[in-house]
Amino acid sequence: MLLLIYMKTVKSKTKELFSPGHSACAGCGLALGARLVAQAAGENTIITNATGCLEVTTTKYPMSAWGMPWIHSVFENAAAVASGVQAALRYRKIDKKVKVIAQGGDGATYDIGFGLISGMWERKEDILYVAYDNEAYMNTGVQASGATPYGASTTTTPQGSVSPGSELFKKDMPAIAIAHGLNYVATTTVAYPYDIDRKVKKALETPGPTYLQILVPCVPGWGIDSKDTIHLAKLAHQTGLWPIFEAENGQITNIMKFPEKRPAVEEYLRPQKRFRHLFKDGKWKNVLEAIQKKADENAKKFK
Ligand SMILES: Cc1ncc(C[n+]2csc(CCOP(=O)(O)OP(=O)(O)O)c2C)c(N)n1
Ligand SMILES: [Mg+2]
Repeated sequence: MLLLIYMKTVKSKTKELFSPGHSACAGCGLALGARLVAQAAGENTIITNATGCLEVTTTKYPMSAWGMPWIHSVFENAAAVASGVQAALRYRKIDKKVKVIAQGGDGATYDIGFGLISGMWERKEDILYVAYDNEAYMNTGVQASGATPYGASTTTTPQGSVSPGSELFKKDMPAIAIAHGLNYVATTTVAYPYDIDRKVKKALETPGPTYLQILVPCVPGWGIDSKDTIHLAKLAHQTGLWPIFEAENGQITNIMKFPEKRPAVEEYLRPQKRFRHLFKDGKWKNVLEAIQKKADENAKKFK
């Protein structure tokens, strides 16, 4: 409902920059997130996009869902291409008028494109990097990435008799971004459209490199119903598993409050097929407990 009201207000005021003519799944968190980011950024923005579901589903040759300049090169170099675009804008002295966004999935961000993102941050390029985190390499069939959560079954970390799925917790990308000395780092989920709008605008107004990480549930990759995308994106935060915050100049300056009584992680995990094995018998009780412990630690840290 909130999303519908948001889309109506935004749509009536501005041109649609991400058209419905794409081939993402019904209920795709990624498509929704990208649409909200595009609307918030506005048409004077150039986007460079890593390889992944977002690129594949929005630019089926000869069509494009993008109502703004949009460039895809190869998987790992969205940040390097964005740096080139930024240099060209500087050369033409229009870099204050035109914004640059580099964006990609979690695989492109946490792993394969990481070196180039790190370089872009080191050079203090005036570019917003948006990571759409669906917690695995979805476009190629749900392989685990550095963002895959503990206990999730993927095709490269399959749950079996000796393994509970992924045995690693997510890489802490926001902390890595903060460690690069970024002036603005923020997290959010697609459950909060106004939060995305505000954070994109704030990031683009902040000079230098900025980072926004959005949790975007994936219907086939998580094994969920299309109708549950928003509900689960909300629960990810409410349970404590996905803290929503802003960090400016290395300091946490704003935290979205957790509900007084946080739901147990089970409420978030149970509807997802990738965690189904955790509820079959008591075998992985220790995994469930470790995930709950992680949520409790986050809630304490980001209270
Ligand atoms: C260098 C390189 N490695 C691997 C691939 C194959 N590949 C294409 S899309 C993709 C998955 C992308 O995952 P992610 O970045 O998380 O985006 P998602 O599809 O999940 O949105 C992979 C592995 C590639 N095209 N180039
Ligand atoms: Mg992904």
